[in-house]
Amino acid sequence: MRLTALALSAGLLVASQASAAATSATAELKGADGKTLGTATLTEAPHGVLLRIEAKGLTPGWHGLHFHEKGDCGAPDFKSAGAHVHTTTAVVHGLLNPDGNDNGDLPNLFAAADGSATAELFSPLVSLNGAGGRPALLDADGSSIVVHASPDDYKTQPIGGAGARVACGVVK
Ligand SMILES: [Cu+2]
Repeated sequence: MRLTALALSAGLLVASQASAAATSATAELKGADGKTLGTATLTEAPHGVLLRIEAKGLTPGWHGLHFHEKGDCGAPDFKSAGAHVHTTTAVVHGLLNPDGNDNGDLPNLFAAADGSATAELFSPLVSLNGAGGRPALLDADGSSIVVHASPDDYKTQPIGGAGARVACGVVK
């Protein structure tokens, strides 16, 4: 009887520790005027993070999209979100750059003529909690998702010519 009780409590301990590390997160995307533009949902995957974006009120067309290194979306310019999430300096930006090492890189987001954008993206360059040695979006100073005014050309330093930050959401 005693052994069973011990085994049971050990099992509970393991279960509670496993649930402590988040396997999903969300970010509420807000525009420069503080209005909510949509939501990003992040799901930890075995080799990266899946990202679902549902947004409205964007300028139609392509927009650069990145993970930025601080969980701080101070409006109106969102500069408080810092640079891109990275592990190594100097950071070389660009998914099409042969020397790229920028963990914040993501494919562009397309907003339709009505300003809405719905997309699912996958990043093999980050994690929620540090799995695989990839930088943790939920680290001590957090991280954020930033939508830029223009598309990322995936090559130009430091942000692919993506221009101003037009929306930001803290990953929680
Ligand atoms: Cu950016």
